[in-house]
Amino acid sequence: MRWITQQHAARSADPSSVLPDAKSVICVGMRYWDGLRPTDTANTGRIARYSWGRDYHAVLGKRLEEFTRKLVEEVGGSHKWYVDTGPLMDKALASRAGLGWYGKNTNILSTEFGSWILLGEIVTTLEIEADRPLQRDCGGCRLCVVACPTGALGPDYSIDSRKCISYLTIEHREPIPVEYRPLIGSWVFGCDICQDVCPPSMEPHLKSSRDRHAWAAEVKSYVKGGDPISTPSSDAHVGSGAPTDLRSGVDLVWLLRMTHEEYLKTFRDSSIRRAKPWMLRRNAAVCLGNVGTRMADEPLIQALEEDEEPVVRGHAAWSLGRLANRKVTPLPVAALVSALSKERDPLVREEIRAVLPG
Ligand code: B12
Ligand code: SF4
Ligand code: SF4
Repeated sequence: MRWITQQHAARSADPSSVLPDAKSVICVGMRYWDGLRPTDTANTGRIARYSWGRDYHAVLGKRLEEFTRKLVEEVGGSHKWYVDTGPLMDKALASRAGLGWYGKNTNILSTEFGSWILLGEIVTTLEIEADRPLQRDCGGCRLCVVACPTGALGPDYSIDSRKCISYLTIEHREPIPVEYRPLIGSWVFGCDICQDVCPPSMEPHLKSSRDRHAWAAEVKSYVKGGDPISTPSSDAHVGSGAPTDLRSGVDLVWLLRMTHEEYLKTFRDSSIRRAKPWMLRRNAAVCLGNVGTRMADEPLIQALEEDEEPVVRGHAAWSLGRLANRKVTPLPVAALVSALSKERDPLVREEIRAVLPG
């Protein structure tokens, strides 16, 4: 991410850069667990759990605003609150404050809720006695490192963001490198795998032996490098249109065809707005290639021929090739040749040529 420069990092490590007389930082974590993920349905894209509800920046921001107002009323001082809204290292601060420990999935894990917490802080001129960091780390566990499909995590508590599905689907504003596209599976916005497999994050939420068995099977499948997303062969549950509950994911065909107005209306209060509409259509194309059923080829051909964004047209071509490789549909050679004859964008032409035989 180009915005994380040396200068930005140096500024982020110095709270007085946001409040000159800063003496303390109050760190908060907001739990966002909202039940187990429902079973995947056909032609549906997964949304990372932190985006199931209203945009956390607004939800936590409102609470911190209220907290700050009460601080002024009751004890005075100057304060500034942040929810990933300014130059601060949320995780470094939270781990020093003892809110949780820095895990190998490179998130902060609280003892009570695991890593399913979102972080915020209040930089204040008040002098407050500091809490101590937790004396805890991940020990010998490395489930997240092994389960990460793209190998983004290192055993040394490091991440290569360029390989992370969360980065590729939310932050990356260019074509997704071809080698990562199949590994994205049905993650159309963000990724939770390194948290879904994490024992301290999941164990508090597994209430029955059925939950525990299902979770163990999911972890095993990820660790083996398998794809736990089963693609139902029937076309049931297609065409549900705009999502009403993001826990159940998003109809990928709807997303691929989404208009700008639908984007604004559907994701009005959602952190999904971090991704531009064309990025979501690009991601939908990739996911349809990975998990789509027979009915995915027609909308992909339409996107190849008509989408206004070259990146989406190019990814649609790749996905048609992927559907054919998965033996879901035959390669629509005539449609690809016709699209190639009309296409002017060199990158899209390259994507089409890459899937055409010979
Ligand atoms: C850039 C970014 C990303 C990048 C990079 C992720 C990463 N792990 O750094 C990408 C796009 C990949 C990403 C993905 C996600 N993100 Co993000 N992201 C950020 C953001 C905006 C900046 C992080 C950053 O790079 N800062 C600059 C570096 C220099 O600082 P740093 O990360 O704090 O790291 C330093 C310190 O933590 C320090 N450190 C402190 N203690 C320790 C201990 C050890 C052992 C080590 C080695 C280091 C260490 O070392 C680091 C280097 O100096 C933060 C918000 C923020 N302002 O902090 C959210 C944030 C980290 N993201 C968050 C979330 C929820 C996610 C996702 C789960 C979303 C999703 N489901 O798709 C994924 C998780 C992927 C993953 N495995 O990390 C939350 C994490 C909450 C938590 N419990 O920790 C944050 C804190 C946002 C928030 N306010 O809640 N994210
Ligand atoms: S969010 Fe997904 S891709 Fe990124 S590090 Fe975690 S498991 Fe890997
Ligand atoms: S899966 Fe294991 S190694 Fe990874 S963050 Fe959780 S406890 Fe740490």
